[in-house]
Amino acid sequence: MTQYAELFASKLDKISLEKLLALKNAKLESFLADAIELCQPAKVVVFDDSQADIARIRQLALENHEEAPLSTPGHTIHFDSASDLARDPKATKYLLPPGVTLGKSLNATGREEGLAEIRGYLKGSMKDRTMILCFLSLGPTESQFSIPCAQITDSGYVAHSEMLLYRPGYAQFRRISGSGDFFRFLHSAGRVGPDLTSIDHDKRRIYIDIAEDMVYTVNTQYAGNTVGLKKLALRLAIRKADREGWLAEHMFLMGVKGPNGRKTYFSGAYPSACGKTSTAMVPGETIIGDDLAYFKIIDGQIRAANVEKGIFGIVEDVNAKDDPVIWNVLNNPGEVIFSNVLVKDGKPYWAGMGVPTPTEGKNSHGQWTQGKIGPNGKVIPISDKNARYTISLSYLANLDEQANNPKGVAIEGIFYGGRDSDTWVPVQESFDWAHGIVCYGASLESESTGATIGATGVRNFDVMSILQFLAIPVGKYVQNNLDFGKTVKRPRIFATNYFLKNKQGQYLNGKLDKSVWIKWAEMRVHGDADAIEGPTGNLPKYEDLAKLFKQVLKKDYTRQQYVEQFTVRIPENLAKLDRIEKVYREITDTPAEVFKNLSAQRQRLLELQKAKGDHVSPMDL
Ligand code: SPV
Ligand code: MN
Repeated sequence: MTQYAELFASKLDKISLEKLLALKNAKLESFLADAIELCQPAKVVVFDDSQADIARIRQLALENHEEAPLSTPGHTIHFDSASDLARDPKATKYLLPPGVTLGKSLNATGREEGLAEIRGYLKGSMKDRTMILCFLSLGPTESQFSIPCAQITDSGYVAHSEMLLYRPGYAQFRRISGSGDFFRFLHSAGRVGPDLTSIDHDKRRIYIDIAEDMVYTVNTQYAGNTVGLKKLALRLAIRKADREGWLAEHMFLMGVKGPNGRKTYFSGAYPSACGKTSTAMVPGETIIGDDLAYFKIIDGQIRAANVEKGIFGIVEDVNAKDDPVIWNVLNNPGEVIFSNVLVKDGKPYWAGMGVPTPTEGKNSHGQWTQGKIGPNGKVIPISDKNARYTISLSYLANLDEQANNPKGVAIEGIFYGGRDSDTWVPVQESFDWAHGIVCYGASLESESTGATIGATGVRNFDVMSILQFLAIPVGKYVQNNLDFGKTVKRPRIFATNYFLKNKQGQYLNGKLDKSVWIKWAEMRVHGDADAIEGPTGNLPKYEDLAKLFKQVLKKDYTRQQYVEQFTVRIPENLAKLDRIEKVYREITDTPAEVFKNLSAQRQRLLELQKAKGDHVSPMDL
């Protein structure tokens, strides 16, 4: 019997009540009771892992008119409000218990004050609505990676997205038999307008209660703010990993094929718009995940698992030529949620899809015609820049066979990919673990691409592409990476830059050249390729790349191309070191090893500059 018997009986039907009580979890019951009293839903439905319940969630998103069917069977469209199309870092805050600090760069507020504010906004937010309670797992189920999660939401779209993106978790709640060690998420769309999108944008809040492993979200529908298990859970997981000695990362996982049937697993961190998903989906290789990975030491190896089982991917520029695998999924029957694309006659359209698109239809700005001006005075594009598709990985032809291995896969190489037009070479390998963590991962930058910004762009620092999600001080996070796997064989570390340009501002690489860099890294891991020692890392030899270009892309690769791409640009690298050192000097808990590695890199660059000038060809190293 539960102490909340009366309350539950007034809101849950018999089946939902049975599902809840079967879990015998006092903390879960009090989470639900508190949410009911706070949000005052008309009724509560509890979902388990059964196919019937998954189908009911799908149905609920349609009945709530949060999704509408498209003409291809299984496809639906979801619109967010035009003011709610992306994550909102300003409205996302950590709730700090007295005496806890996270460093200046993390957005935080006092716990008591923050709770009072957000609970105020959640008060009565679900009147006349159905409250959904569903259970999911971060990481593969029945594994050392799994973290059980309970999501409460008034959005069928949020629950539906989670069913596609995460493994089911009800059975896991049975197994943990009453334990309180799980993450909790409470979301309400808040007040909605006639088109059923959230309207109180000034009251949009995403508050992370680190003391309670719980996240509150209100007055927003965009999945990055509302799908608890995505970037909200990442923050809780980073703290849990810090406590328990493992790593929670914003990384893809992929398998790269080598000679004689060999396969080598890599992870990769790339700030957004730096080629993360397209690397994980490179033709010919296999994908495990495109966004989130947990790393643990298992059986004496560094092993990683995909936190998710689906993709919430950017749809812009997905076309038949560049992304044949995804294109196929998006153009065939099967479960796909499109968000914030253009819909016309039951079909979805987006910018860069490589086929003729209509000049009118419906998008997140309502009825749209080509040339329509938005509230910011600019022309509204056919689809939002952050328009997305949500699919299950199981649809992908290139899904790796180890994708659901409860022990994850042994990681042998890590990529850190930045975006700069003039500094990093397309690929290089670090001298050792600390050099790679500090000079590549902890030095990641992404150059902004906005048309108004000018030729060189503004470079934004983004440590391991995780800065926005860090829930522990930056220095501590870098130290944890430096310390991780001290006693076991560590992966090799590589840096990539797909965006290098020549003086005339032309890209020096084709879109698919990354396939070659990846193959070279795979060979380095196994000692199958030599390298040239440069001041910023080990560089590929021309002969190895020429062979790989021929093999992988059937392209001739000239010495001239090689020299242009792999010339070490010393002033640009020194300027980057200045920027990065400045960032770390302002962080109060920067590990000494960071400064040590940065200054050794500076020393190497200065010595080479003295001997051979500003720009040094790899042939002269
Ligand atoms: C990202 O922006 O890094 C994403 C999408 O993966 S979101 O869910 O918004 O975080
Ligand atoms: Mn991401």
